[in-house]
Formats: sequence, structure tokens, C-alpha cells
Amino acid sequence: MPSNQLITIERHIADQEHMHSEASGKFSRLLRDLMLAVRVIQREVRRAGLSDIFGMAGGKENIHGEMVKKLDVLSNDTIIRAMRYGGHLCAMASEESFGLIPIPDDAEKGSYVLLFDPLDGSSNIEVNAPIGTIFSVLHRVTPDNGSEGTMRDLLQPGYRQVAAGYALYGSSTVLVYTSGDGVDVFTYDHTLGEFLLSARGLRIPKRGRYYSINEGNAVNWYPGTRRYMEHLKSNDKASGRPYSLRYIGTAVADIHRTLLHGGIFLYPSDRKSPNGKLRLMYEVNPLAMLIEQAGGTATDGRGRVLDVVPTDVHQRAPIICGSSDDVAEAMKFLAEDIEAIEAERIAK
Ligand code: AHM
Ligand code: MG
Repeated sequence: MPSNQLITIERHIADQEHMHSEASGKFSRLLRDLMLAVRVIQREVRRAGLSDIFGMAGGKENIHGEMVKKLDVLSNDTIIRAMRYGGHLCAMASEESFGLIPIPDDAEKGSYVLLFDPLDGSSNIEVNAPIGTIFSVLHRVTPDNGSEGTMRDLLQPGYRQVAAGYALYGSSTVLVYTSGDGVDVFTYDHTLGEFLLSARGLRIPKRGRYYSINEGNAVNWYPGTRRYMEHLKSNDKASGRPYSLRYIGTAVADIHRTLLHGGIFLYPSDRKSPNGKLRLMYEVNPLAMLIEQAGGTATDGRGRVLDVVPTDVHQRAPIICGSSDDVAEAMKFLAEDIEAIEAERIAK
């Protein structure tokens, strides 16, 4: 692509779809509808503070709390409303909804499923820190005959994702997207109302200088995690240690920095949270696909996280991901955690 070419996300996705002869156009329409929802959410996110100033929460004491809750729910409703009559989906699931979100009876049922976290990092809304929307798209596995989707369609391992991405509502709104052919980045132009391609084929550095973990959980860490953290904080000029800590507490924002600058992001298994905190289907899997597509590694501390076979749409999974050299080094330390977990399980 010539460096000065202007290309919208819709155009980019349509071009990609045309490269596949069996393409029906439905996938492009799915992404187009999803992008509309993202545009609406980003508008509401940008207005959240103003709504507060203009007293939209009606002078209640916990104005921010009310607004925050509203944004979560509003983002969820926006995605569902944008997607359910599109004819491309047979089922959805969301962090904000219980179980399977059905496609209405009178709507056409399509060949894809969509899983999403409508507003990731929502505790950061009131402090004006970045938040985001994460999504994962899979083909249905039940017969594509116009029938409703089932849990079987949703409960697939992450390696089967056909597309994944996130929108990050930060100093600008960016959309980071993969359909299994590398990672592309789009930046939202408010004056045009369009996402414009800003980086194609993003590659994560092989090693970074940042680590990202909630250190407040240290008391619950297994010994391998503890030793790895001490290692990253010890002096070794040749390998760039000590690393610097960066932790925003919004997975999308922490992963975005990791994708751009390299390093490692961890929400590992610990004594209090054996499965970490992040949700497998609509947080860990799409973020892991992006990391892998950018040349990085994503594990759950035992193996490739995209290979985990899910049993529940809301299940949690540990995640250790980022630059391939950093993750490989971390895994050597974290092997000790697996032994400790096994030993504690047997002792019980
Ligand atoms: P949320 O989806 O309810 O916002 O929670 C998920 C968020 C992630 O974005 C982030 O990585 C993590 O929770 C931070 O958790 P903690 O506050 O325990 O560090
Ligand atoms: Mg989340």
C-alpha cells in the first residue's frame, strides 16, 4: 500500500473478503454493523464527562457511579441492537449478559457467532483512563440452515476465531483488528466519522522493557511468579533489566502498549484466583489472537491459551502474553507454579 493511501476499515475488510472466493459478503456486513456500534459507544464514552457536567444523572449523589453503570449497559445494548437483525449471526455472548444472547425469532440467522466485552476496564471510566471494547468472531459449528445458534457454537477454542479485535478509547480511538492475516490498526477520524488505516501488519518486538501485572496480588502469587518478578526487577544491563512497570488496569490498554512496545502482560493463576481474572471467551481469546498474529506468544501458564477448550462462556483463564522472548523466559519460572499447584492439590 502506498504510505499516503487513505483507506477506511470498511474498505479494508471488503477487500480482504474479496480475496476469498467463497465469500458471501456477510462477513463484511457483520464487521460494518459492529463498527457502527463501536462508533456509537465511542461517542457515548467521549460524552460521559460532559453528561455529568450537564447534570444528566439528575443531581444524584453518585453521579459518576450511575453514569458508569449506564455506559456499561448502554454499550452492551448498542452492540446487541446493531447486530441482531444483520442476518450474519446465529448467537452472541457478552460479559454483560447472562448465557447465550439469542437472535430474535423474526430475524434471519447467519453463519457466525459474536462474543464481546462491551466496555472493558469500566472501573477506569470515572478517572478518565482508557477503556475499550473487545470482540471475537467465530463460524457456527451447528448446521448453517437458518436455525438458531446454540452453546456449542459459542463454546469453541480460541484458535477457531475467524476475526478478533478491540477498540481502545484513549487519547484517540483506535481499532486493532485481525482476521488471521496479521494485525492492522485503524485510527478514528472524528471529522469524517471513519476509521482510517494507520498501520498495517503490526509486529510486536521480540523482547521489551515493560512488565504489566497487578502487584497488589503479590501476597497470593505462587513462588514461580514471585521469582520471575524479582528477576525482572533485578539489575542486568545487557538484557535491559530492571524492566519498568506499566499497569493501567484495562486489559485492552495494557495489551495495546504491549503490542506496540513489547514486554509482558500477566494476569496469572494465583492462590486467590486459580483462573486469573480475565474472561476466556471475550477477553483472553481475542487479545491472544492479536498477540499471536503480531508475532508474540500467549499462554495460560501451561500452554497455548488459544487451545483451551471452553466449558462456560463466562469462564476465566490465566494469561501470560507479549514478546515471544519475554514469554519464553517467564514460562521457565512459571513451571514452578504448575508444580506448586499440583502439590497443593494432592495435599488437599
Ligand atoms: P472488567 O471487564 O469488569 O472491566 O474487568 C476486566 C479488567 C481488565 O480490563 C483488567 O486487565 C483487569 O480487570 C484489571 O483487574 P485488577 O483490577 O484486578 O488488576
Ligand atoms: Mg473486561
